[in-house]
Amino acid sequence: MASMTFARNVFAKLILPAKYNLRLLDKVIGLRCMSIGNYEYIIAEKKGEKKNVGLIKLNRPRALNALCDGLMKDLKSALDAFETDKDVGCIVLTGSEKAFAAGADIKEMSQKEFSEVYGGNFLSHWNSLTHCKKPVIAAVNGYALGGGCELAMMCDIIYAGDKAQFGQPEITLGTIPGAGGTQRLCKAIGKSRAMEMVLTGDRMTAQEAQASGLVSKVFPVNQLVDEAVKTAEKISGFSKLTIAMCKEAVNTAYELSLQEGLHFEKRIFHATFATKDRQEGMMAFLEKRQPNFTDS
Ligand code: CO8
Repeated sequence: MASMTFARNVFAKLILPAKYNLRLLDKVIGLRCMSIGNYEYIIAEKKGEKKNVGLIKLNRPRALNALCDGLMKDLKSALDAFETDKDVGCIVLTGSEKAFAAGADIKEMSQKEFSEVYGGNFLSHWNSLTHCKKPVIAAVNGYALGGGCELAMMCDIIYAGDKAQFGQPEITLGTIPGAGGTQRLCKAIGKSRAMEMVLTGDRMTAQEAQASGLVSKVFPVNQLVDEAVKTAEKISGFSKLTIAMCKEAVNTAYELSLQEGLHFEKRIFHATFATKDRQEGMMAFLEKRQPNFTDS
């Protein structure tokens, strides 16, 4: 699949002039038959034994997956498709072995002026990932810089390949992080380390990222995506209703005071007693059998 995609991209870059031709080419070689949707900058597939994991691979290799407008639109569209797919319980977001994403597209941004970015609320739609009710695991190999690091931090779990590098180099470009790099990073690794990264543009290795709590697990580069899919399969095996409640409750820890958060958690906990899956889960335990969740 990867070699086929590579061949398709090389052929398209060298010979084909337009996007619709690229799509025609995909039809001819049948690539789209294996993937979900028709995208230019990403590949979206269903993975896992039960095809209950949505895998999105950022696929703009010549620009190290720099996050251009088209890529972000493709990403949103694939997320929406997986969000409404009843079989999918969890999503994995990854890039290539060299780059998860090297940041927002600097070429696209370079000529913009204040009135345009402020007036048009530039890149405000970038946080669509944070509205996804299903858990998203970032599987980060290679560079996760600027908007790439911010995109990973919008996910719910971050796994890293052992050569991954995280950084917020915006200061070297005369700008600052604009999609969570000053906020989520602070919460993830503490003020001193976040401040140091944002003010120096220095990068953090996968091992440092794990030690600081940004990343939960580190794997060899070539095992990373499989490991992320395995975790996603495990999550997808639970009730999708309970998964969504769980994610919502954990995320409120970022938004509310402890007292408000505990109250919210208790209410969601109570709400699980209105579901068939809570009853099924507890009965299955008592009857010493596997639960059969129906997402209801
Ligand atoms: N944007 C556009 N193109 C890029 C980017 C990028 N961020 N990063 C790499 N590329 C392109 C290069 O221009 C090059 O293209 P070409 O071959 O046409 O010249 C190609 O990718 C390969 O890059 P390099 O030759 O530089 O590869 P190296 O292996 O030598 O270096 C690096 C890899 C270290 C990753 C290097 O490319 C680099 O430093 N990239 C820029 C990293 C960066 O500064 N990222 C931050 C961007 S700003 C940002 O993300 C702000 C987000 C704000 C969000 C706001 C939301 C509201």
